[in-house]
Amino acid sequence: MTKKKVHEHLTSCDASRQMIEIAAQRGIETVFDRASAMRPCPIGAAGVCCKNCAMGPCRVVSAKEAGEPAKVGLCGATQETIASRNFARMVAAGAAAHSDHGRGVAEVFLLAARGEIPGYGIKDEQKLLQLGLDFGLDVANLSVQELAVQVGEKCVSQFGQQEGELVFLKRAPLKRQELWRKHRLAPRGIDREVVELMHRTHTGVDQDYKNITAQAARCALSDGWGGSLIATELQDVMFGTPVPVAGSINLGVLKADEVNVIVHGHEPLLSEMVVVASQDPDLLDLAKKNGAAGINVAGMCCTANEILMRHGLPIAGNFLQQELAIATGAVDAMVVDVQCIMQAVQKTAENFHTLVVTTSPKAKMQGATHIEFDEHDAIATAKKIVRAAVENFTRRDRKAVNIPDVRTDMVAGFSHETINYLLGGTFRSSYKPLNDNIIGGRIRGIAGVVGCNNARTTDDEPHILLIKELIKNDVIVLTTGCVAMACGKAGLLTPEAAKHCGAGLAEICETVGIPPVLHLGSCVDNSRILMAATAVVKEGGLGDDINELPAAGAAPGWMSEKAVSIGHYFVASGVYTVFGTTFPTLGSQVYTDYLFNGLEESWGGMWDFEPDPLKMAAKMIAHIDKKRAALGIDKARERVLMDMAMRRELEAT
Ligand code: SF4
Ligand code: MSK
Repeated sequence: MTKKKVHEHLTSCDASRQMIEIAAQRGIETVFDRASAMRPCPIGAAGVCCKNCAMGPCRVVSAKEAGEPAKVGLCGATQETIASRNFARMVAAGAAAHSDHGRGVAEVFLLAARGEIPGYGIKDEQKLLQLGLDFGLDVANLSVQELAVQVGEKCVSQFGQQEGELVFLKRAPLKRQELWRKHRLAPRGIDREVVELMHRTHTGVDQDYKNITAQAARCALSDGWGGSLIATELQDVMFGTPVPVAGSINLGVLKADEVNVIVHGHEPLLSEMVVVASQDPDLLDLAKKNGAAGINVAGMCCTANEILMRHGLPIAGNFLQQELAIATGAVDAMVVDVQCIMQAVQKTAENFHTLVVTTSPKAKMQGATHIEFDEHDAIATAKKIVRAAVENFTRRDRKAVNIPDVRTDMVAGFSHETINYLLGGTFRSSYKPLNDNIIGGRIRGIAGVVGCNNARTTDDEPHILLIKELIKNDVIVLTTGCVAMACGKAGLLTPEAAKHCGAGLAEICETVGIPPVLHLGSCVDNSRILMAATAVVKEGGLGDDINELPAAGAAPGWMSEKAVSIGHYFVASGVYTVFGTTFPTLGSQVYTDYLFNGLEESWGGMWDFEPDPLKMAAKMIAHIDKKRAALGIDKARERVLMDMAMRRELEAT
């Protein structure tokens, strides 16, 4: 068996395969080794282990096969109550993570607007103005700075708001807003919904799985239409709204002759400053003195998406590549902030000279070097970190360096505003051409494919199989997070990927010059997908609410609690959402049925689970076709297909 074959079941990424082999030769353990050594607990994975009080943990496995009555916990909690509480707590944790990110951005934004911190400014005044209008501010009579201060204060207040509704709910289609109000799903304040969900899932509180699921939706919506949206919008105002930018991805972006600094995590507040610091003439001189040809900043996980979209900087890899990047022996510093950072990176780094630098007071790691990010003097912090990396370069063992020669070109940075311009043109920017092409059938529908990598499946593979099948069937794909990076590695983020598309979508991509898979950013930027879906509804012709669109969502390789929050806010926004790999409620038939079949009637959106990516694509396409039929536009697509067939016939003669 060749080495490629040995690792084929672990990953479909060439660079990762090479590094897994090298790590194995050096006796360095990775997530892939740990995944084969430790199986997941089947009871916990199915969501029916409760440890919410000290009478448990209670494992309420189905006893149907043995003919026994279904077990309950010591307190009498049923399978469905326990499964819903566990599910809801995942939503609470995920929403908290995104929203705390949003809060951090809002606080820095406010300090910057007040002129209290150097280094940050306003790059997108247009978006600031829009935010001012959202909050009902007197934009005509405020200076940019005054407006920024008031917008910053309003955004910060959304977290602690106790009554009323989050302001950005008003951006949703009117029908959706009414539905949220009718079902009491409209979030009052971001923190409040997280706290209430944690309270209601405490032992002995909410025992009704439907009621718990509704509060989980209110909490998740406070993420998608609250915390995440605030993060995205304010980052755009401060650092610029992304426009399409060329970049490259994979471990081959690391440079043998330069200082390599990997920025890993989620918040661009520090990484933006690291980028600035890496261009500092003194630090570049020091790098040269130390024998390096330059300073190479590369990203990992969602920080990578942020710096690629705004600076065109390269991406070293996605979630499951973090240890592998260090195993190249070429990383002088891995700078981390929050979320998706494996504790194992420090142990891997101890095999090399690599400095792991933690920067957030919320996220420290034993053995790592802590250089706390001080937003009052962000540039100074960033310079200190880059200096440490440059100094560490001299400790690099050149003989231990193994950088796989694998990198792929990609295009990223499709904010929903950019999609507007690209499809509609600068002077008549609108979603009309997109809507017309959906109505006319060239584009069958829209899919949002997002989320993580999971070591329980072949790394990157389900994402690529799913997305290729979707675009082959004329479904345009919007992507974020680690799926976006997997697409980049597989060459799906270039206009040339049109060759994988069905005739209708290929024609659009070739005419407009866009890839069939649009990279919209990081995890918090799933809010951009909500905005794009809303813009399509508002453009007209495709129904009055998000659930009427020929659209579907998926997270084929999800792993984080944030993904559950994202999935639930998509469902509560009306989207059919399919998860792969595993689903956290399968131990309760009653609860799973409710999520998969019971929600659609009231919310218009629902969950589903399908581990096979091709079957997942088939389910999403079937849902899209169902929506096309309901809109009465299914015939248009049949005509397009007939046209294509006739065209081929003509070409053959
Ligand atoms: Fe068991 Fe009930 Fe305690 Fe959960 S809350 S651990 S089901 S007794
Ligand atoms: S980084 S949450 S592994 S997408 Fe946003 Fe990737 Fe998932 Fe983290």
